Amino acid sequence: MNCTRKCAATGSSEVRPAGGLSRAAALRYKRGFVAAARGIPGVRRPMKHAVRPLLAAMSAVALLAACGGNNEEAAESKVLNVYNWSDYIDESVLADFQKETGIKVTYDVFDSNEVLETKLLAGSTGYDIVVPSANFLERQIKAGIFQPLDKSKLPNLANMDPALMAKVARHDPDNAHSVNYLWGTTGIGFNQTKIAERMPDAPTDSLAMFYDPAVVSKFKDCGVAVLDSPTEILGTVLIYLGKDPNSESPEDLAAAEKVLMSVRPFVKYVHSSKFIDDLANGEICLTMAWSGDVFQARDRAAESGNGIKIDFKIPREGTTMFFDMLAIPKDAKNVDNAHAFINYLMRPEVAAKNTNYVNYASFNLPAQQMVNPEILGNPAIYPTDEVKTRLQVDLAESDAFTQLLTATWTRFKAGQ
Ligand code: N2P
Repeated sequence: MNCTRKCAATGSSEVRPAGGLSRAAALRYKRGFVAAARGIPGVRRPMKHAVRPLLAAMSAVALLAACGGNNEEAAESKVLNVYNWSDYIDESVLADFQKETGIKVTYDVFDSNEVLETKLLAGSTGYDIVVPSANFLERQIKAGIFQPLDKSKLPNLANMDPALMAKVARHDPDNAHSVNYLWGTTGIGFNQTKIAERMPDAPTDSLAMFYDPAVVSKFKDCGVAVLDSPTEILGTVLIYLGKDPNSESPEDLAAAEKVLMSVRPFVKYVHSSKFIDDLANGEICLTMAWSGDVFQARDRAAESGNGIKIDFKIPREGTTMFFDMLAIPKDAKNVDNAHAFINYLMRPEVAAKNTNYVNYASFNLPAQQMVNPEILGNPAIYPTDEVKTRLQVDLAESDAFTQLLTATWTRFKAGQ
C-alpha cells in the first residue's frame, strides 16, 4: 500500500514525494528565511480542549479510510489535510463539512508564520490548505510555493467584500492564489481588575502599557506576556516610536531593540497561544496579542464563572493588522477537496459561525447579518472608519531585513 502521511501516524512507513518548489527558488528563498527561523523555535499547538476529542475521532476515521479500507482509491479521494492557526475555527464547521461532503478533514494547528514557512520551504508538507498571513504569503507566492486557485470552483467569492479583496491583492495580485479566511489586529489584552488595582489610571489604550518601563514594571508581579511574532511586535514598537512600522532601516531597528530590551525584565514569557488560557484563568494580567484570541480569553473566563474580566484595546497610537489567507500548496494532493472546503468556508452561515466562535472578522458581507450583534458592533473586531485610520498593514520583509530582525528577536527572547 502506498501510504500517505496519515498512514505514517499509525506506524506504517511514510512516503513524501518531492516538493513543488524548484530547487533554485527554494535555495534563493531559504537564504533569507533560515536565518529568520533560527532562534525562533515554533510550537505545534494543541487545539482548545473541546476541539481535540472530536478532531481525534475524525482523524481516526480518516486513517481507517485512507489506510485500511478495501476501496482505497475512493477513500483517498475523500480526504483533506488542513494546517491552520490554533484557536481559529468552530469545530462544528469541520464536522458539518465532513457530513455534507464525505470529505474527511485532518486538521493540524500552528501559532507562528515562521513555523508554517519553514515547513512550506521544506516542501512535501502533505497539506492541501495552509493559512499564512498575507505578508508571508506574498513572499511565498514569489518563491513558487502555491498554485493558482481555480475560481470557477469558488462561486462564493461573490460574498467577499471587494474593497478588502483589493487590499489583499497588494500581496497576491488579482487574488490569484489566496482567499482571506479571517483578519484581526495586534493590541492590548488585560485583566481589568488586576491592572486597575496596580495602576488606577493605567493607559490601557496605549502602547505605553508595554513599551514604557515605568508603566509595564507595575504589572510584572501579575504576569506580562508578548506574542512570539517578531514582525508584528516590531511594527508596534516602531509605531510607539512614531516611525513607519514597515521601516527596514537598521537605525530604526536598533531604536526598537532598545525599547524591547528595556521592558524585557518585566515580561514573563514570549509565546503566541499560551496566553489565552493564562489570561482567562488569571496566570497573566497583560498581553500584547491578537484581538480575537484575547476575546476568546474573555469568553473562557466568563464561561468558567471565575469572575475574571478581560478587555482588549486597539492602541490609540495605532497598530498592525493581519490578513490570514487560505492557499493551496503546489504539491497538494487533494486539490478539488481543497477548493470545496475553501468555498464552504465562504458560505455566509459558515463564515458567521466561525466569526461568532473565534471573534475575528471575515471579508464575508452577507455573513454579517448572522454575526452576533455584540461582535459586529465591537470596533476592535469590526473596526469603524475612525479605528481603521489607526491600522497599518504589515508588508513583506526583504531577506536581509529578516536576518537583522531575527537577530534582534533572539536577543529579546533571551533577554540579553
Ligand atoms: C488565531 C490567531 C491568528 C492570528 N489564534 C494570527 N495571524
